[in-house]
This record gives sequence, structure tokens and C-alpha cells, in this order.
Amino acid sequence: MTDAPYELYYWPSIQGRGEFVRLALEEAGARYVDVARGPGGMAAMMKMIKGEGTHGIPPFAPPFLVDRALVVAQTANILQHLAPRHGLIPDDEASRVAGNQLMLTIADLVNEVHDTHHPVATGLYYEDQKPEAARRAHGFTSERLPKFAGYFESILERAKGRHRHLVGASLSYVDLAMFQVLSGLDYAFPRAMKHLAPSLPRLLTLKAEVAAQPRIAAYLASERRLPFNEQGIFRHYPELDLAARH
Ligand SMILES: N[C@@H](CCC(=O)N[C@@H](CS)C(=O)NCC(=O)O)C(=O)O
Repeated sequence: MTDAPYELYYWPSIQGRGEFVRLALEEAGARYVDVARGPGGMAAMMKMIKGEGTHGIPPFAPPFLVDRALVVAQTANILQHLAPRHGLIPDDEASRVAGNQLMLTIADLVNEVHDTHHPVATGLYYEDQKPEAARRAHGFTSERLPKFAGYFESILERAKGRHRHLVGASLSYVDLAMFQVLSGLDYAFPRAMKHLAPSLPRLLTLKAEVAAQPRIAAYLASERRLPFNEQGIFRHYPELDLAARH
């Protein structure tokens, strides 16, 4: 057993799915290296994906985490691995299962956000699929986004004032992920989110509370927090946002 820092492997210039892992590591106060952002890091990441130097199953895609001899891929799986080790999910089985269920639902939402700008093919540019993106984004902002957001708001509502968190009575990795997805949605779809805001009081309170956590606040103000941009998952293309007449 060593106290080697975790190694996070993710694309170095975007928040993307890696950000869900970064936020958990930051809130945990864990030691980690964001490998691809350092010298030689991209080559090291590509080697791992090719299966060179990994123990066990090589990851299909970033993000993945190296925890000593273990290589853990898939965002929700990485978080499920980290959270119990750092007090970011209650110990009982019901909470862990609920946490994973909600995290996988957040991952589904993230996939749908990605597909608003890449509805035809992930390998094509947005510019090569703009008409399809407009149709897909209309369905997203008018139906899917309200459905997902309403679902998560209802999870907080069910707690009926007993607590303000998505799982258990204190901050969990699911709250951190919800903060991230809401932040990304604000960036990508500001009109749609403004339209929805009055129906999401509990989610917006949770978002503000996460941003105010001392370690998260310090991280957000640091250079480690990359800005949102149009290479990531949450992209601001005004033409894909809810129409101005709403
Ligand atoms: N379900 C996976 C998705 C991983 C994924 O799609 N990663 C993206 C970056 S966010 C990627 O690099 N994909 C490369 C590919 O799919 O070929 C997860 O949640 O981690």
C-alpha cells in the first residue's frame, strides 16, 4: 500500500465528463494528478487507451482513474469507486445504490446534451450537422430538459424539508454532479434554464450551496477549473437554445 496520488486521465482542454471526477477529488481534498494536462500526459493517456501498461481491462474512453494497481473507467463507475473512500456517499447499501442510480441518470442527461450538437455522428463537426442539431435541440429544450430537471427537483421535494441533498443528509458526489450539470446547462442553454428556473427552487438552492463549499469555491476560483468552451459537452450555440419568444 502506497500513498501515491490518484491519476486522473482526461482531455486537457475541456471540462467534459472529467469534471465530475475533478469535483469529487477536489471536495475530497484528495491528492491527484490531472495527467494529460502535464508534460507527456497526452501520450501517456493514449498508451493507456491502447492497453499498454494497464492492469485489467483498458478503458474505451476518458475519463479514467488510476488508483494504485486499479484502472477505473466510466464516469459513474469512477465516482462509485471514489465516493465511499472519501465520505462522499453514506455507507449504507440503499444510499450507494440510490447514488449510482441518480448518477447514471445524470450521465443519460449529459449524453442528451452532447447529442444536441452532435445528433448525427460524434465524428462529424457540429457545422456538418446543423439542421439536425436544431431539430434535436428543440426537442431537448422543450421536452427532455424539463423532464430531467423536473425529475431531479422531485427527488429533493420528496425529502420534504428533512434535508436538502439528493442522497442522504449531507453533501454527496451526486450533489456535486448536479451542480456541474446545472452549471453546464446555464452556459449552454441560458434561455431555456431561465425559463425553467421558477420550477426548480430546490435544485437552484442546492447548486448555490455546492458552489459555496469552501473546497469547491477555492477550486472554481483556481486555474485548475477550465472555462466552458465550444469543444466540450456543454457548448453555447445561441441558435440551439430555447427560442427567444418563450
Ligand atoms: N460513458 C462514458 C463516456 C466516455 C466518453 O464518451 N468520453 C468522451 C469524452 S467526454 C470521449 O473521449 N470519447 C471518445 C470516443 O467515444 O471515442 C463515461 O461516462 O465516462
